Amino acid sequence: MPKLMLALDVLDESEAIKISEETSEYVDCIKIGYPLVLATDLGIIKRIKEKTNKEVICDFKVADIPATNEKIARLTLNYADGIICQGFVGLDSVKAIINVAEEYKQVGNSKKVIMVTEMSHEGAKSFMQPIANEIAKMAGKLNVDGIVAPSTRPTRLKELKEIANNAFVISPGVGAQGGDLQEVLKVLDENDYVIVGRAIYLNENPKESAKKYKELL
Ligand code: 3DU
Repeated sequence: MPKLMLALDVLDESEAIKISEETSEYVDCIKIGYPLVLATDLGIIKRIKEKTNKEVICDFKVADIPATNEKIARLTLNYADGIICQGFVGLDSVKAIINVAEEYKQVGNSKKVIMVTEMSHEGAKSFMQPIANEIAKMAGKLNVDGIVAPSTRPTRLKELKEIANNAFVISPGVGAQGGDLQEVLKVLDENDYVIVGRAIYLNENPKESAKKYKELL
């Protein structure tokens, strides 16, 4: 049974807090990205953690040179339990983030580095899909904690999970993007996460929707 990760892409702090509190009974982890952080500030991560007691992963899809990735990781992991980066930028850029996470681990503070392999939208087929297996191989080589792989393409999800076999998978695409949860459940296991955003936070009753997804999982 995979876990449920809420993608909290709302643009208002009080709404974010309300939804995360309402759904926290059913949600295992909260993912926050540019929409909410840019609409508020980086401290929102801490405030949501305090209200919900959940792990918060920052989805910044960091994709820069090593020196810049390092700065972004340092600022983000000061608050978040994990950070999402892009793999296509190459080994050194991802390693820079892993090094920052290692520093935290050395002082007893576990931080997760999660790397995107292939994205879930249609456009990802053009440039990302052809190189995604290589990116997933790099995930194994670098020993990242997790990878992001698409629920919109269960066959690809399976392939990428198998290639990056030490990493857990977090998978977006179920709900608003139309991914087939039953197919996804054939692939993911108890270490993995199904990411659901709009199908929960845009629902007129986010708590009920989160409950429904948790039960389906
Ligand atoms: O489609 P939803 O509303 O359930 O949200 C999916 C979330 O996952 C959203 O935060 C989006 O930015 C993120 N994401 C993808 O949708 C696809 C990816 O390949 C990686 C992250």
